[in-house]
Amino acid sequence: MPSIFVFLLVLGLFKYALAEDGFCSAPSVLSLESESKPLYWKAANPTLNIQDFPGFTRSVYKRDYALISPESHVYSPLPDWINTSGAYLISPEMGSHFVMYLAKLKENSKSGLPLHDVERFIFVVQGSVMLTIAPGVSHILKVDSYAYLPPNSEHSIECDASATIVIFERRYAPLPNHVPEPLVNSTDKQPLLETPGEVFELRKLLPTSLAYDFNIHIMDFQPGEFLNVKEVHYNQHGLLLLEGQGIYRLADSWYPVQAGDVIWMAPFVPQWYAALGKTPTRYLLYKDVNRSPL
Ligand code: UGY
Ligand code: MN
Repeated sequence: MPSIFVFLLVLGLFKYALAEDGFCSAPSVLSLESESKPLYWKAANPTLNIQDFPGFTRSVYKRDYALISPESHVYSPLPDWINTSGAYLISPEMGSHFVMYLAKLKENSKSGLPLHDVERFIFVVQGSVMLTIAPGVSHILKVDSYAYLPPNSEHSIECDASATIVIFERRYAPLPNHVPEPLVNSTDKQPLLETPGEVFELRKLLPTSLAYDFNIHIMDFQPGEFLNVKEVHYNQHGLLLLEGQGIYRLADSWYPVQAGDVIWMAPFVPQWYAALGKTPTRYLLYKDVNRSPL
């Protein structure tokens, strides 16, 4: 009898050891939940957390627009960068003439350069980075700071802790006698601009002069405010929702959106936004400007 007792005890300890360190060390969600919550608790308290829905995403990819919500962002090491992973969210495969990607810089990370003749815009979403634009000329960019790097300009972005930046790149469309300059600044230093017929607040992060073939708009909406114009235009957009939530109309569909979402809008896709909820919306928007569509 005592030997059976010892055997059962050893078996129990063996199972415990396996569960702690071995191949079954990941606790099953089911067993954890059933331990902590009464039977059918979830049915009576349905989750609103999208991560809990197997296979569900708000992302959509259509002919002339895409909504790419965070649960479907896929990161992989960025070519030529050190200790940095990136998620390309908009690229020419969709029909855009630019790329938009999120880069997550880790400890001791460093950027690679854009391709030849490609200009780059960076905007810090989390953490801080050091941008060097010439020997001995460096800037610390914190959240809400940004920089524009003209095509073929040597520069490096370095981080010693962690940072997330959103990056736009496009092959520069030159115009005779116009040369874009490098630029470092922050959103809060940009003046509010007139928006005739609209209620949202608008800041432009780049100069409006002809040297620049795109601009980045920062648009602020109070809850309940919406675009007056149901826009249809030749320009392309890459959008990152920085704060808040609302409904985005894209072509014939209306999508609930929130901070972290990215939207690709092809030329001429009908677009409209209404800010909802209790907090204001801020979004950042790429828009090609100053060049003839021909
Ligand atoms: O300037 C714009 O085209 C901007 N108002 N579009 C947008 O917010 N979807
Ligand atoms: Mn627009």
